[in-house]
Amino acid sequence: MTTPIVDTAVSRPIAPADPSRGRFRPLGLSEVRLTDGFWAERQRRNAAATIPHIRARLESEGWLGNFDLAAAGDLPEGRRGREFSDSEVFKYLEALAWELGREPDERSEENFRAVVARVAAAQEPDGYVNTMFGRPGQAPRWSDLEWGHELYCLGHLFQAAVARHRTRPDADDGLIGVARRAADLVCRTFGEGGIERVCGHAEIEAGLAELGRALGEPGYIDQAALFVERRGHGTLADIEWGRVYFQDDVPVREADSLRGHAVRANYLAAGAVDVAVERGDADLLDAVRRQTSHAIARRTYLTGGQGSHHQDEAFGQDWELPSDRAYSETCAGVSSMMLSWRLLLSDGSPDHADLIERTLYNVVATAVGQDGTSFFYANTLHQRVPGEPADPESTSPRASSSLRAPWFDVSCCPPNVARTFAALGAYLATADDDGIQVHQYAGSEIRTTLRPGVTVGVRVETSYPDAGDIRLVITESTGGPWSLTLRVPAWAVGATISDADGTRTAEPGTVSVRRSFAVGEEVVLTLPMAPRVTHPHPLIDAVRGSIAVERGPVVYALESIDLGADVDRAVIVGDPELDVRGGEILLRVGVRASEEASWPYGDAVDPVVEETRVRLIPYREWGNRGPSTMRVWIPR
Ligand code: FUB
Ligand code: ZN
Repeated sequence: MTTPIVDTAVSRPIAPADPSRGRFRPLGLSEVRLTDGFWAERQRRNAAATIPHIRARLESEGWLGNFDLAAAGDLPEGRRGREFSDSEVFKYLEALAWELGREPDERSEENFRAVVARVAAAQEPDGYVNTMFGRPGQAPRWSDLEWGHELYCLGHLFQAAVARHRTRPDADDGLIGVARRAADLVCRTFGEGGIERVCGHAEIEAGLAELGRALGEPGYIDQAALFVERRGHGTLADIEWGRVYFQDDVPVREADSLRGHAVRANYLAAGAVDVAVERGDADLLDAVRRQTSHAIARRTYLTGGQGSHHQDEAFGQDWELPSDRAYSETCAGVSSMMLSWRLLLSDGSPDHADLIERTLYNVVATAVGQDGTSFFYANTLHQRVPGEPADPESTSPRASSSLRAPWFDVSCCPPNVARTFAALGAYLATADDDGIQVHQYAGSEIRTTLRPGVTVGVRVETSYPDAGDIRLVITESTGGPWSLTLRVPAWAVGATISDADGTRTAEPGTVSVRRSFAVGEEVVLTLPMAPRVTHPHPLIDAVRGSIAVERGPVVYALESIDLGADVDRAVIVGDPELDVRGGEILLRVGVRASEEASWPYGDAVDPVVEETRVRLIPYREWGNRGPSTMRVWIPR
């Protein structure tokens, strides 16, 4: 059974973020349903394979069992997993809650309740819930804010509770109560006059703010604001990578760029947007916008990936974007989407949706294998050495192989992707009093009430990104004129829009049609989908003189399996030439002879090359055909 598309005249959106003000309001899972095509297929795979796989691994790794040990009073003996393993259980609950909201299912519902019961049994009478700290034989509560992740884990608990509250407000499973008691404890412990410090990993900020919105508890938003304001004042100890690692080097209002650990930076910025929006704090919002724009302009990979340091999983300096050391953690992609979405809701700029699209197709979709049960943790743009297939039963170090792995010692990424896919419908479209705005194109149905008496519905028919036609069929339109606004991506120069008035050019940005639509009326947006050659900014040293190929929002890659040689031998001779044959993109490349040299520097060498036309594949598909080398940027 599928959740019906309901009348939302009075209800709040069933969505991960529901700000009380902003340029647009999100349309949630009861208003937008993915029906077919690329993302619907990914969502089905997520439900059928990824979420059950995560559940099985949480059990076999003992990360769920930690809660049972806690409830039985048996900890710390036998506790398994890293200090933040509780958070993966909470992200799993969040994923399952969204999934149950999208597609109710009795067995999954039982599963959900069973896991909640195990978590609830581990909660202490005063609300504390964490399996790593606080019991005899464990470090005291809140004694290791730099690395302990207690507040980070609670942030994920709160997001799971919000997902459940919004999808099943009548559920009596107890999760909301667990979250409420834990949030009250956080406010008592870290409020004014309490421990005036922050968590080494931001996340509590966005979690508390959303729980406050969902439950109507302004105190939780106030506490989130305290955490945001406290950061940057050096309340955490200095560490080998400096306080910048956890953004405790400069106050949020004063920083110039997202920096330090990429996931931490994005979660913090997302929480800061939530706080700024709820309090009408334009200065804070501007500060986050400034930092985000800077990081996008100078510290983000072509794929939308962020983080170019392996050792501290951090942003590099401006222009420091080496392909072969791209960390581009999957969670950094997810958290960047969360930030972009909040900014989009606040200011309506289509640029945020452009980045979300780029990141979705090229980081989040890349992270999950075709089986739905193997994952990339890091998303390199250049693989020099073919990897080793992971044993399906194994647990891999986080970024060790070029092949996707079923699980990691640090397995933050798989459940992060799962919760994103399960809630994906809530990232497609928004509304205001005047109409709806479609930001991402996917086979879907949208229906909402704009204002009393004005209910509108649209069916989106498309095979995008394979093809560039997006047909929007009006399925409901009562109460007079309204606007249908469509995003035209920045790359889509030459896009057109067609409706009853004819065809006209649609400039990058947004295009709107406003009228009293008739049911059955169609609007067609046509995006140009010819492949294009992309050049890097000249200051990105690592790829200077190289080119990449994109088609629509999709970044392409050269894989050794198609070249029949190691990709490091590929070079573009003369001007890049692309052909499209039978839907495949072919690039003319030269393949260098393998040149032996005892010293690799000296006079310029004219490479001996043999020219060939080679198929490029969507970057997200690489690594699906066994061990290979791969590169996105190809030198000229
Ligand atoms: O520290 C928790 C998570 O583990 C981070 O978000 C990831 O980057 C990984 O280090
Ligand atoms: Zn991760």
